[in-house]
Amino acid sequence: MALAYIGLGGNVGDVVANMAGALQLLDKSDDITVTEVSPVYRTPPWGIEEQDWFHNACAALETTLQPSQFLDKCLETERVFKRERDVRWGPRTLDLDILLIEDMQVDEDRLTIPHPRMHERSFVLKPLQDLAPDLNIFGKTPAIWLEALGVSEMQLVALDKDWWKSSR
Ligand code: PH2
Ligand code: MG
Repeated sequence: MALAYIGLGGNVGDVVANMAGALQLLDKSDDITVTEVSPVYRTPPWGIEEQDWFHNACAALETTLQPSQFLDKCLETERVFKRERDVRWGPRTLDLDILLIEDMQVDEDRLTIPHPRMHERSFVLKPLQDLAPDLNIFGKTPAIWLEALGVSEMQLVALDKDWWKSSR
């Protein structure tokens, strides 16, 4: 069993419903258990600024899958929610990003772990901090990276703690 962290996000359609559905689907898989899910945040678009705000969250899961199998599972789950691979950093219905798997280092064409840009993004760091404040991200905690980034206008979305468990 390996402990993994993923980031979820999107800005097209009912993203909260997509994220909830994706987490339920992952959790249903025999080789994945969702152990904890962060609150949801509304976050200003990063990368391309002329697009709608995103919803973002992070989740902790346990998996027996190898990293590349886990990636396949995430891509398959994105497809269920009609994710089309399109403009880099552009609008999307659902994005699943593998952030960390234990202290594994993966450097393949399809997959780099730890996620190489996670420490530059408040929309990843804040929900990750909610789940695991002591996490080691390139030698620092989420709080230290967040402080380095300065204030972000992100907004906490008021939802039930188990927001992802019910179908909406
Ligand atoms: N994802 C992107 C590009 N920009 N901005 C925010 N706020 N949240 C995201 O999840 C996001 C983004 C591409 O994956
Ligand atoms: Mg992404």
